Parts: sequence; C-alpha cells; structure tokens
Amino acid sequence: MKFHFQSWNDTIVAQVTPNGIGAIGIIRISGVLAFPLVNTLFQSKNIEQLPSHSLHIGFLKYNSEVIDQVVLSLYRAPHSYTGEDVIEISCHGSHYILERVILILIELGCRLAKPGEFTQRAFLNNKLNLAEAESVADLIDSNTKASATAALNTLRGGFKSVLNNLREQLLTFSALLELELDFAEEDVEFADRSRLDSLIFDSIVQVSALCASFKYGNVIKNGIQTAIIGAPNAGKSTLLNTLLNENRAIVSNIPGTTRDTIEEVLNIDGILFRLIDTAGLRLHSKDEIENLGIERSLDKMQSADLIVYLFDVNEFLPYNLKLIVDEFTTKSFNFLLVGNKIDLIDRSHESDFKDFDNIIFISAKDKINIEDLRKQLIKLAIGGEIKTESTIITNVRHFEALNSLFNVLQEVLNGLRNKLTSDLIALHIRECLHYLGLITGEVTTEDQLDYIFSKFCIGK
Ligand SMILES: Nc1nc2c(ncn2[C@@H]2O[C@H](COP(=O)(O)OP(=O)(O)OP(=O)(O)O)[C@@H](O)[C@H]2O)c(=O)[nH]1
Ligand SMILES: [Mg+2]
Repeated sequence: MKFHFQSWNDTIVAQVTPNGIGAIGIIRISGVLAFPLVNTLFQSKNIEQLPSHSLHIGFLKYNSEVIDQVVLSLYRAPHSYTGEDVIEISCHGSHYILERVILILIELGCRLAKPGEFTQRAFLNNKLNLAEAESVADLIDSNTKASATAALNTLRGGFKSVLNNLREQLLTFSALLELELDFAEEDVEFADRSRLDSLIFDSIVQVSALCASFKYGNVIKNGIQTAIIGAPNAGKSTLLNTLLNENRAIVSNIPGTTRDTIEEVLNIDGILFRLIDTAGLRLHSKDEIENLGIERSLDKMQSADLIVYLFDVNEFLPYNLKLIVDEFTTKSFNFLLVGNKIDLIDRSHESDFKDFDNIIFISAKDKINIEDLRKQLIKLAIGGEIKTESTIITNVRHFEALNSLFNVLQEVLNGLRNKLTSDLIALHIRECLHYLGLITGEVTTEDQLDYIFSKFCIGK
C-alpha cells in the first residue's frame, strides 16, 4: 500500500542528534503543521513564504519566553527526506533547550516521532524502497569502513539495480511465456525455448551470488566471534594482548592463570573480530573455579565462528595436535592452528608439523609473524578480500527472501526442462516476483513495516 505526500494528519517531531552536550543539537519536524507551527515561534521573519532548501537565523520565542537563537533549515514537500514539509531546527546543544523546544512543539500539536518514523514516511512516500530504508539503519549502526561501505552501496542503489535487473529478466521471461501460450493454440513449437532456459539460468546465478554474499555481509555487519583456545600456558592471553597492542589480560607462567573468558574487539582491515581469550583446557584440574572456566571455554568454542587453536611448539606433540584436528573436523569447526613460542626453538622444529594444513607459527611474546596471523584470520573469516563495492547482502530479511526466490527459480528451471505446462510455470514466476517485492517493500504488510522501522533509532 502506498500513500501520497502529506497523507498523515499528524506532524512528528524528534531530536535527531544524540543526547548529551554538544555545540549544536538538531530537532526535526515533518508534516503539514511543520511550517505554520514553527512560524508561530520564529520571531525574525514569516517563514511560510520562504523557499525550500534555505537557511534562516533568528530567535525562537514562546509567549514572552525567548528560548534560543537558532538556524532553521527549510525543506518543502516533496523535496525533503520524508517527502513531507520538513523543518530542522539547529539549536544550541543544551539538553534543557532541546527538551523545551520539543515540549513546546508537542504542546502546539506535534507528536513525538516513533523510532524510524521519518524513514518510514520516506518509504511510504516512495523516496526510498524498503531495502534502501533499512540500509539507512545499517549505515547508522556501522562502525567499520567495510560495514559503512556496504550499507552506503545499498543506499546509493547498488542493490536496487541488481533487483531491477532480476525483475526485468523475469518480466521478459513471462512475456516470452505468454507468447508461447498464444502459439500453443496453433500447435506451433515455440522457437526459442533455450532463451527461456538461459534467462532463468542467469537469474539463478545472480541470486545465488547474492545469497553467497550474505556470509560476508553477516561478517561485515556483526563481526566474527573468534575463540582463542589451547592448553594452559600456551600463550593465549599473551596473544590477545599482542593482537590488541595493550596489556588487557593477565599473563603469567602459572598454568590456569585465565579463569573467566575475556572478550575484546579487534578491527583488522575493516572486519571486526570479537576475540575471546579463554581458560586453558586441561582434563583434570582440582581447582573448582578453573573447572568452571574450562566449561565456559568449551561453550565459547562451540558457538565461535572461528577457533584459533594455540599450542606451544616446544611441548605439544604432533600426535596430540592430530587428535584435536580430527575432533574439529568432525564438528565442522572453522579453525586455524597456531604454533606459539617459536622464539625459544630452532625453527626446523616446525617441520614436525609439516603435515598439517591451516597452520602458522608465531611468537606472541616477541611479536613474530603476527602480520601473517592477521592475514590468515581475514582469509578464514571471509575467504579472501572483501569487495564492498559489489553488492553484498547484510540483512537477514533480504537473505531469506532471496533464498526462497532461489528455490522457486530452481523449480521454474526444472519445470522448463521437464516440459511442465506454461501456465504452471507462469504461476511460479508470479511467486518469484512476490519474493522480489518482499525485499523492496511492494508486498509488505503494515505490521511488518512497523516491526522493521521499530529497530531504527528515534529521530531517523
Ligand atoms: N618465550 C615465549 N614465551 C611466551 C610466549 N607467549 C607466551 N609466553 C609465556 O608463556 C607463559 C604463559 O602465557 P599466558 O599468555 O599467560 O598463557 P595462557 O595460554 O593464557 O595460559 P592460561 O591462562 O593459564 O590458560 C607466560 O610466562 C608468557 O610470558 C612466546 O611467544 N614466547
Ligand atoms: Mg590466559
């Protein structure tokens, strides 16, 4: 369902800058009452006749109370973020002033905006499609270059053009299909059936690439849980400190030093690794607290996206490492073997472990090969370099819709190859268009929209 400009009777207001003291705080008002209401408060000139996209300095006054000297930014419908009349008031960033202005505007007839309501109106007024609106929230949430670039790419229409392309392919397909239905009456074999086949095949390739990109998208958006696991004294806490470049965890030569898990975030080339230093694993500790720590280590290991298995190359036997690798492989864990303390040995000792894949040798203490380790972590997390310029799916909702689309496209292809009747194939194509519409917001219900926008922050 689409509304037209200014179809709401209520005018919404919210602070768009974060709470707290700053030089400037901005309040946004959107709706039919924006201009008349702000006009009653603005002393310096009558803003009703002023043009869109203009700035005006002056005093806000309510009854006899002078509230602040402010700058108004005026945007007239439909040329605004929401598509409605919008005014942004830049006040001095005092909590008192901002609250006072908002309360006055509410007293005069505005309503406090719900989370994401400005963007929801932008969507309902066709300023953005749903995927683009969601990327606004992702952009605000992003805290690395990679996640910001991916969100910005969606917002700038990268995803939209991929979806439009798919839609066009499907529409061309159904046009060809109808042509075939027309000819069927005359019992003429449709000449270019292989074109239908290749159209659907191309769509499947595109959709499966988008689905595959979700793995990276998820990593970009949520980071990667990385558990550092190993025997007591292997040097796990030392490694955590070295990677973070600070003395975060206690290090000592007493086995069993780390009791509870320690979690810190490390940014490697724009990817967030949520590093977890754990209590060293050993079978029979008499210490009850250490045993609790070991239980936590095992839990973290199960739920991690990536395990860094650290061992002391001077003490650990290849035979034992093999047992660990077998266990990890059976459980399909994503892991990296890291032999530590190479500063203490003759490096030829590394050759004892030459039969293992996914292994590197470092000294956590003397910072040897740490750059290599960082590169390996990136490689295991995302399987190479991230190309954030290409379209990457970061949103679970989009991923699910694309997955369903992928399945229906497969059915279409099978149908074509097994000579399913054209009217049945046409039904599947309609289903495909439905899933595309779920992403862009053409077939979402109001409840779904409320849910999606409720995850935004207030003021956006
Ligand atoms: N020579 C050398 N010593 C290291 C290296 N890494 C760690 N150590 C030493 O090994 C000892 C144990 O280090 P930790 O980092 O506390 O080991 P851990 O794996 O966290 O141990 P637990 O917390 O008990 O499980 C300390 O004395 C460290 O200084 C290294 O690369 N080379
Ligand atoms: Mg430790």
